Amino acid sequence: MEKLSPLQIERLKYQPKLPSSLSSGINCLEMSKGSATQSVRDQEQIQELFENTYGKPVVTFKNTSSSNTSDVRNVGVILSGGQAPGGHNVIAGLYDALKSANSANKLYGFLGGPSGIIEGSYVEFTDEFMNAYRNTGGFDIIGSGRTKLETEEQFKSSLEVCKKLNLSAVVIIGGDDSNTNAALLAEWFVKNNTGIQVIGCPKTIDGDLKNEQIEISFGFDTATKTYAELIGNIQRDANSAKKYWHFVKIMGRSASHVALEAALQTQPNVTLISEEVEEKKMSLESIINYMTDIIVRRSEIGKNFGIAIVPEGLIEFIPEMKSMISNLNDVMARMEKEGVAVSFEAVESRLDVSNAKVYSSLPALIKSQLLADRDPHGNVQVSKIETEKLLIEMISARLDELKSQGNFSGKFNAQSHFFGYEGRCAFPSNFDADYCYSLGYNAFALINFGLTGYLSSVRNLTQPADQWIAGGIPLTMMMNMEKRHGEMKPVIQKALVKLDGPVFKQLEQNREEWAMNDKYLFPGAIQYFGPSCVCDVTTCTLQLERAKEFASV
Ligand code: FBP
Repeated sequence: MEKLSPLQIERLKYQPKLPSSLSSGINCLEMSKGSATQSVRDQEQIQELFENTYGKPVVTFKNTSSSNTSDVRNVGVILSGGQAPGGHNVIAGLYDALKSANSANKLYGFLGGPSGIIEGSYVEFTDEFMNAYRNTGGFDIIGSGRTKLETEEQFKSSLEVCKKLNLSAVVIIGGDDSNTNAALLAEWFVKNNTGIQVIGCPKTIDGDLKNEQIEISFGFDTATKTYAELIGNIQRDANSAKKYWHFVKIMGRSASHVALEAALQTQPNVTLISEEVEEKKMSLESIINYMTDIIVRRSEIGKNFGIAIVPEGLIEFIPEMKSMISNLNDVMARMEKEGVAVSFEAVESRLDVSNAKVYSSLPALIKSQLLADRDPHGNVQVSKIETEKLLIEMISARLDELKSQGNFSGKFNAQSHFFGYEGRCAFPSNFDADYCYSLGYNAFALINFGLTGYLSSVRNLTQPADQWIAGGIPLTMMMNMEKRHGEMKPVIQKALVKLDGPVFKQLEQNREEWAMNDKYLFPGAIQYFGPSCVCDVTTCTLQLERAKEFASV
């Protein structure tokens, strides 16, 4: 038998909690429907593109005493995009709901992400297979991938595979891009009278797939707690040795929710928030000046150390960089079509004059990282751009200048870190274990009621799990038109950090104090067993956002 760690053994025994509406069983549910919905923007275009699935109502479940029987249903599940803690529990919830509805039901897992459904690569879940993965991190149960599902050929091959397995539904567990795929597939299946339903589940550590109905995507809770543990440890080290400035880049491709949450949990000296940089139109130079000022002021009181948090997506929010990257994306898409080899010179000669100037001013390392392959959705792979090193290099140069003018006499020794992959496959926290299991269980409830083009929604998350509200939100409700690969496409709108929201305000009100007077917090490792006030608390983000919502009711 495979050797397991003591924690693995104990976590396999954990029984995740369900909202009380779902806990009486999948066949004892009643569904209520709200009124028709609209997309967040570009309503006419989205309605035209999703004529069969647009405008559906938000739905909610409650339990009833009458028990229904359900038809035999086979379901396929896909893990899509970057790993997020809790994915295995979504599948466990889906599996348990499906089997409890009718033991003849079957669950198939498509291997390696969306490509699995196109290529017909799958595995059938059994009790033994499923049980080995309960409450564990990672997506290794069936693997994940970033293939975009969007072409007629891909839809046709997917249909053939679904017919072969006699599937009545497909569940796509993914972020904004993957759920855009889910919406496109749902529409295509209805348009072609296939009778196959598609349901999404909100996954991403980035925390940017959220709105009124989706309070948070799963994985954010565990990943941010993991990063906060590491930052806390580094703060202790910095405060002990008092000789290094630590620059920590934190994952989150676009929005800065992860960096902001990690900062609230640890209270570092400097935290950059990309959305603020964009709103205040801060140039790279002004960011350098802002950080240098804090470093100089701290050194004047004898503190040649500190911690700075840098969000992964920062570079795309600095106005001159944003314009250059957008131009660069178009140029690279054109060069790919024309079969032209990518090089600094070839790119620079095709960029607009001002963008070429910005590009050529960057260190060679960053220039080449900006030319790395785009992901299948056309995004720059910001995790590969070492912004933290760029900042260190530029701040060092600025401090040398100040030194030569007699305006800085301190020391600046910097260490760079990137925390990203470390947090994506951690054992899910109790919150994520329960939330994910509920999302999966609820996804099957949506299937059982015949819905398609919906995202599994579990709300009221700062309350105990039995008070959570289960239901579904139409995917088209979250969509708008955006430019991808040089063309306008329907996509789910990303939720960025709101600068007038309570979470950012918390940072804004405290950051000067945290910059100079070290108020470090040390969250320590995620705890799975012990007092509820340690093990079951969720993130500052969710608590602050929900508290505001309660206050406005
Ligand atoms: P998803 O949006 O698919 O959940 O992925 C998010 C993320 O973890 C980002 O934070 C990061 O930029 C990216 O994935 C890294 O992707 P990859 O795993 O392909 O390197």
